[in-house]
Amino acid sequence: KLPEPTSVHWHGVILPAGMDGVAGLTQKAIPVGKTFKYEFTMKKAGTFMYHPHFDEMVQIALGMVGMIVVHPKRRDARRVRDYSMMAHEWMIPIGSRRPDPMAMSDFNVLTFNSKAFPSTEPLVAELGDLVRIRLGNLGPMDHHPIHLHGYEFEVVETDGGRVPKERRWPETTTLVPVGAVRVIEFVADNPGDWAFHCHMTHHVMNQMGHDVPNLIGADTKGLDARVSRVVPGYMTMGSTGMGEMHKMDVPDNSISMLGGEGPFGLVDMGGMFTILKVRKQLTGDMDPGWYDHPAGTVAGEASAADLSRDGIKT
Ligand SMILES: [Cu+2]
Repeated sequence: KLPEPTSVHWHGVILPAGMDGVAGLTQKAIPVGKTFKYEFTMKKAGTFMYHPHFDEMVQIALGMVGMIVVHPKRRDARRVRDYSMMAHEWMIPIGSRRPDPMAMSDFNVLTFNSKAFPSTEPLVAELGDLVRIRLGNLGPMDHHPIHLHGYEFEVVETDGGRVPKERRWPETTTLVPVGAVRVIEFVADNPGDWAFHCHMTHHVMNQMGHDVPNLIGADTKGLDARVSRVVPGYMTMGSTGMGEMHKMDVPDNSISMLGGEGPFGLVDMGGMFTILKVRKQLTGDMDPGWYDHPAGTVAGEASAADLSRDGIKT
């Protein structure tokens, strides 16, 4: 159905050179309307990816990528929550439906498995489960430092194979470069709702223009009324920060720049953000809802007694 030639490269898979899928180098490009056959043996278990190697710039920008998981014949001895997540970035002009493949740096929709928060699926686990998250990045241009709250984890595997135990180290953030797989593992031993997200601040935002003048700290009183005379409905943004921008109206087929509702108000992030939900007991793989915190374990306003005890004057 594609209106131009393509090919499929099997990223990380060791195979005969003629099956490697690089148009012009190892095969003819697959012409429009034709079907090509790839045949090779998956010789080892692991996490791999696939993408075109013809007009990569356009075809990858439009999302022609995926992950391949080869499981070992021997099953895991314990229960494993095994998740696969592909990071991607898109330039989708506000109100439009088609990503712009010309974008090189100004991506405005950042996704896990093609969903931006709050549409991303939560990851669930029961206490004692081994959690395995296979992170792949075949986005066009950006590497993503993926950060997990509440846990330390180890990178146990890349698309090149297993990392030997003695060469792993504890992490809370792992960089997933373009064209790479990082598989992380940890034991779910800390109950709660834990943020799991890219740590690039613009990658946890949804569609916004980035060429906005910096108004933080500026006195913008009266500006709206004056500009409204020439631009009806004008609204000055950002003089105290950007945390309130989720209230802005957005055109059809666009999403709010920020966030979704959480149990304590707005979660003011979007994009590459999801939630790891660890519970003592789950019913199936369903979203268990919000975490029920034990009494006295949630941050709240300090009392006058707390402040005076610590010598803080307000
Ligand atoms: Cu990122």
